[in-house]
Amino acid sequence: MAAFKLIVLLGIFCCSSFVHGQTTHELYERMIDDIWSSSDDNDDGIFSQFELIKTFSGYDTNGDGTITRHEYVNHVQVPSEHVHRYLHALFDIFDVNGDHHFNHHDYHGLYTKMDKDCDGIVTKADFYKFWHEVLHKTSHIHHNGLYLHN
Ligand SMILES: [Ca+2]
Ligand SMILES: [Ca+2]
Ligand SMILES: [Ca+2]
Repeated sequence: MAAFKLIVLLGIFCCSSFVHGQTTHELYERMIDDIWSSSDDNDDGIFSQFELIKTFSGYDTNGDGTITRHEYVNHVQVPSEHVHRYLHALFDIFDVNGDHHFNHHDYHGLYTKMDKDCDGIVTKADFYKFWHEVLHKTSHIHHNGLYLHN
């Protein structure tokens, strides 16, 4: 009975933040579902290094093999200042060596960051864990998903 009460209390605590009737966790989960479906290109439940490179290549506007901060942030017409700031924060995470260029020097570092259980493969579970951390870390920018929700 005591354990049940504790779960209820934790449940209430976790669900205290809502965006359009969803908990923050549910909202993040849905956002990550979208990212996952566009990232696991061959639908095998693994996000490979090849898929990572492929995902990012779309941002390389001038096709020189490097994605600059400018290319990344300006790839899409951003609807708001919050999204703009969020994209900068994402770029900071992706640009592992911090030289403001995302390229082959960063692929391995980023892949290692995403491989949460350090077994050399980014599974769906690793991917979700990584993105939940990213969204939590940047929550002050997108206000728990409020400004990213459409
Ligand atoms: Ca895959
Ligand atoms: Ca480029
Ligand atoms: Ca792994």
